[in-house]
Amino acid sequence: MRGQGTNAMPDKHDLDATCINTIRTLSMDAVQAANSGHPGTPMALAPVAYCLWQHFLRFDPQDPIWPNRDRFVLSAGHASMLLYSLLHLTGVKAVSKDYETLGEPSVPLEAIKRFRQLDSRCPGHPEYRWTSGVETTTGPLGQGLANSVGMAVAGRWMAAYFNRPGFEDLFDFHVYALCGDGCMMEGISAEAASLAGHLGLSNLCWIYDNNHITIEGNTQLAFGDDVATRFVGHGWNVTRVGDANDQEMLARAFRTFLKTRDRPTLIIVDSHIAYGAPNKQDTSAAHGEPLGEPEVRLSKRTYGWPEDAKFHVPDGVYAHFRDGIGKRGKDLRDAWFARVQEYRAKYPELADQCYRMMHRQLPEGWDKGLPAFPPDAKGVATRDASGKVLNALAKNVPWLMGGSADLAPSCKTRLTFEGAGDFFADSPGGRNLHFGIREHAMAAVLNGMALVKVRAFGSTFLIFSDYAKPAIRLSALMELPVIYVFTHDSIGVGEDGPTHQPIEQVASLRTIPGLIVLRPADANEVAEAWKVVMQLHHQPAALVLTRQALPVIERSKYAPASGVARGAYVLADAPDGKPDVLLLATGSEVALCLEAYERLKAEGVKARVVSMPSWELFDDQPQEYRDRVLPPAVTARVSVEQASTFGWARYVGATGHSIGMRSFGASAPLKDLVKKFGFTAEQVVAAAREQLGRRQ
Ligand SMILES: Cc1ncc(C[n+]2csc(CCOP(=O)(O)OP(=O)(O)O)c2C)c(N)n1
Ligand SMILES: [Mg+2]
Repeated sequence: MRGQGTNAMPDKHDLDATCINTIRTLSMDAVQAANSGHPGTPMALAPVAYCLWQHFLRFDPQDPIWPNRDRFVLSAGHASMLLYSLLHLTGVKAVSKDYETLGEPSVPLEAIKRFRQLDSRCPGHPEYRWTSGVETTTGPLGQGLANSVGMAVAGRWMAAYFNRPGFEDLFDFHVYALCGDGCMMEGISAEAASLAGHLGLSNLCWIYDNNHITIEGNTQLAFGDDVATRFVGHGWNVTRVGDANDQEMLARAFRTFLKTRDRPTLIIVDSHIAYGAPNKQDTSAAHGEPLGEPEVRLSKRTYGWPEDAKFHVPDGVYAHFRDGIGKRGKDLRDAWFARVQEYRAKYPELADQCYRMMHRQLPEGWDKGLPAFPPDAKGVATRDASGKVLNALAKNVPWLMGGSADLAPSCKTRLTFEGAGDFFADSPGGRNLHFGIREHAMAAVLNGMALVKVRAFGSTFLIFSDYAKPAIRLSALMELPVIYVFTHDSIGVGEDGPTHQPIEQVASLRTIPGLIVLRPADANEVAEAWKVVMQLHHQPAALVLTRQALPVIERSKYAPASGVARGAYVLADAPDGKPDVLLLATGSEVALCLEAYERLKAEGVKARVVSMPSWELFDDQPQEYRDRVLPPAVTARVSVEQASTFGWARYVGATGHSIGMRSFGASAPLKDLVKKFGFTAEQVVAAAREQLGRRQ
């Protein structure tokens, strides 16, 4: 490796410099061709990424999903061309959805030429599951950093669980994340850094591109943090590289990281955005728009590049990457798989678990011993039932782990069985995580854990799902089976008042494409809901649970709870199966509808109660089933849900009636709130009668 000072002209004959300049020019050319994108940061960080990938990253481009690979997270997702250039130049292979390595490249040069175009493997920001080698979807600044903490947590846990004497290196991967000023300013990075420091995640390295530039201009506009001091305060090891072009200093910083055994490492790198562009270097103009043809040419001149060449990869560049990261990665990967053969012979059960986990499969008997709840009028809170079911499942599924943002005692998500343990810096085999009061980082950490294939759950009050929403959205976008347990799900929380009473949260979760929202009606629906959730491979789920007790429905009288799997089912019906009015409800309001149903029945009215725990699952059912549950001819319909009525019209129709919340709640005992806001059997009966009257 050769040092290359900021002002020194790169040596054309130096292969390191040529590789670095190839990354730069591919990035510039792609942005120019797309006429949109972010050229400046890839140009500045090419040497940083080059040093890391070529000399340190334990990553095999031929097998980019090798489980013990180091992870590289580009938290500054706008610099996506940096990553695409690396994926292209190192020859990363595409992987199928079934985890099979395909022969073709993940990012062919054609894809780079079609950067940001429809169906290109090079979308505007890196997208997990779309481009092999992209470890996580980034773009919303700060998310990638928090994901990297989750990956490091998962790595620690896997080492504690799977590694054995003589196999200490089965899982020992490192996680690197590259971020900019934006990531540093976002609150989520502070949450994540604080947690990572507390957990002593020495397998985690963040690289901060300290270029003093964001979109509006110099960071002096809005950012005066002493970042180094801040991270020292978080318990990190902090080191500096004064020149992003200095390969020696970069390598030294990475070696310092590898030697540090008790803390995560932050490497602060001073860089010049659009390095080498004579008129745009160090300006915010280079952040998010093409340099323009003349400036591209001038920059190429600075690099000693042929000015007319576009998407030029000089001779020897591919081979140089192949001889560097390619060879190192392949050797490490092959050695690892050879070790796994030995491991499998000695620890067949653990090896089988590891395989299943990596393929998002469940172990045999994953659902044995799940509790069944006897009918009980006084009832059980669905959060309590969930705690019991979760514990039974976690006993059967060793890699099901998670925790809460300081609300485990309320959300009932603590794993209490023998050996469950706590995940601490000095006990990384524990399965109870303590996220602290950091909902946003919690959700993003869960994403990171899920990316490493741990089955991760997190919990808080439903009202605070808003604090985690950006990361929940990314669980869905990345198709990760993260499990969210949200309790205290309505005005049912009572005395805590409107700040703690969710209104619009259920509706807003339902708008996230791919997220399965489940609001079970009683303890047995909870068990069924968890069964559904555990079998999801590519969808996150949100369980929406009550604080207050709900009657355990008499299933010999009404339909079995197994209907939950279909999203909605007929719980109680007209004697002849031909109802005149439909009562639709979720969660705590189902029992209310049963009460109304019994009253209507006594009065000779033919009603049907449909328990509707999950709109998403129901909408996925065949039309025939949906029509059977909600017969189109029956237009007298009432929905009841202690939440915003937003969206219910699609089930009750334009003429139906929705009983729900149209304002914030109030601080009072629940018995007073249900009266004030109209959640009584009388109101449901009255609405049903009104609907029937309208029909006649
Ligand atoms: C959460 C979030 N807010 C805003 C943006 C829009 N955005 C993209 S890049 C950027 C500036 C980032 O500055 P910095 O991280 O310093 O990147 P640099 O320009 O130095 O590459 C902003 C505001 C975003 N992507 N994510
Ligand atoms: Mg910046």
